[in-house]
Amino acid sequence: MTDHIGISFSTGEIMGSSIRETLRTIGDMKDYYRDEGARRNLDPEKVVYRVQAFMPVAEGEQGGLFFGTTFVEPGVVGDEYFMTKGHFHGNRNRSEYYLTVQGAGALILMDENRRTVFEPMRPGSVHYIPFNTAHRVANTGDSVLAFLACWPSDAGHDYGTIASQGFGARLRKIKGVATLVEEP
Ligand code: PAN
Ligand code: ZN
Repeated sequence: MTDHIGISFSTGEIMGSSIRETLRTIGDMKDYYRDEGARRNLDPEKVVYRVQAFMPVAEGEQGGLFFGTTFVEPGVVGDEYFMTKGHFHGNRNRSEYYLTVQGAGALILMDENRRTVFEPMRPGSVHYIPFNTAHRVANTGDSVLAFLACWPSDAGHDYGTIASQGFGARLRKIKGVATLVEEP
C-alpha cells in the first residue's frame, strides 16, 4: 500500500511523511533570466520556488504517476517575474496536468518549433500540458502562486535544452503588465 498523504485545498500544501521537498534559490537560477546582472544583485539564498513531490514508485519506472505542488514566490529579476526553470520531459511523449490553487501567474508553453504561448493561471484553472511541450510557470501576482501537478513516473526532466536555448519568448513586466516578448 502507498503512504497516506493529504492536501490543503486552500494553500496546496501536501502533508505526509514521504513528501520530498526541493528548493530553488536565486543562486540556483544562474543564466535563466535575461538580466543576469539583476539576478547577481539579489540575495543568492532567496527562495524563488519550492516543490513538494509525492513519488510512490521509483523515478523512471513505467506506469506510475507522481503528484506535487509548486510554490512560486512573488518577485522580479529585472523586469522578469520569478519563475520555474522549465523543462521538456525527457520522454518527449509524456504529458502533464497543472491545477492552480492560489495566486496569479502564467503557464508558458513552447512547442518543438519554439512557438511560445502562455495561459493565465488563477485559482481553479486547470492546464493540460501536451507532450513535446516545454513548460515553465511565472508568478505575475503579489502573493505566492501555488499549483498542483500530476505527471507520469517515467516522464523524466530535460533541463539542458532550456538551460542552453531558453524559451522562444520571455514573460516580462512591462508598464505593470505581463507581456510575452519574443527572444531574438
Ligand atoms: C513540475 C515541475 C515544478 C518545478 O512538478 O517540476 O513545477 O519546475 P522545474 O522542474 O521546471 O524546475 C513538473 O512539471 N513536473 O514534471
Ligand atoms: Zn513537467
